[in-house]
Amino acid sequence: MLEPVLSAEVLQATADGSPVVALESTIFSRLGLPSPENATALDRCLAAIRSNGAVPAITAVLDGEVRLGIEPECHDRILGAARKAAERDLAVAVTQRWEVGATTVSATVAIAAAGGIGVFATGGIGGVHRGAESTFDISSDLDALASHPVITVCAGAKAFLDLPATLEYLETRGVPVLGWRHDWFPAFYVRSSGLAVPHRVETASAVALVLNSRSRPSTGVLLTVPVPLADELDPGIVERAIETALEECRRDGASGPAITPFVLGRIAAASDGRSVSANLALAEQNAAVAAEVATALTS
Ligand code: PSU
Ligand code: MN
Repeated sequence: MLEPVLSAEVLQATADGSPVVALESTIFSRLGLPSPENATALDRCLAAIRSNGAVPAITAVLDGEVRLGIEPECHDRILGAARKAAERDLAVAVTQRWEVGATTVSATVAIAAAGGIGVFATGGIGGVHRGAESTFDISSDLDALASHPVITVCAGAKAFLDLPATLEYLETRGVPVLGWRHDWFPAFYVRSSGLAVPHRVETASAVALVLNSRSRPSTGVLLTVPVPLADELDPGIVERAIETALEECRRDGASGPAITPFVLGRIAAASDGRSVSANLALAEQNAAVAAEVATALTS
């Protein structure tokens, strides 16, 4: 069974029933953001959670252990991680004693649930890739959202995915998708994908109530928060960068887990780095909203 090792602070917080927000580590590793912005992103997310009254719990694999809560002296190991650990990799990472594994959304909801934590903040989730009808590339994030009772706070799915298919898949798997004071499913760098979000919510306590009213013990909730208005990118620039990058992936044979880091790098280049500042702003905002939700869950 998955038995995460809790940091002293997270252990104390869970014992006291204090609010805790889990964070994944892929977004802060070199697979998610360039250096040194990845360190800035981590600092801003940690500060946003603390200033909203919750304790942050970063997940990762370190020295063959699945960790929930990482001490500051180990943050550099997260920032330098170059190997991704999805939920299915966790058992292997422990068995093979991986030195460092950066957890994805799927791994993090599994670890959070195992540690009794009900809220998790990230940037964008994985989902159904464009062309999945022939590649079968559907992120295990979606299965994990349906399999663990955790509220995942995100700015929608990664922009280069097939967003209508991602929403359909979440519907099939019974995951409630909520819009935070917003009517549209966000497209990560852009506030609206043009697809309506199934349900709008106005308060953290309404979000907590949805989790507590679920019909299946295992299902999670997806709370989507649009990128702040001031940081939103031009949808035309994003879409052109995505199309060029996906074409390059096909030509160079990049596939599977390699696609995400590759396309994110190309979007950053095409937007003169504005995609990176948008990513930081949305991740920080998600962390702040997640802390509010964590507080509502524990009160
Ligand atoms: N979205 C981003 N940056 C990322 C990811 C998502 O903007 O780095 C990461 C998350 O950790 C997510 C993972 O869980 O990519 C999904 O990868 P895949 O498509 O290989 O399942
Ligand atoms: Mn995949």
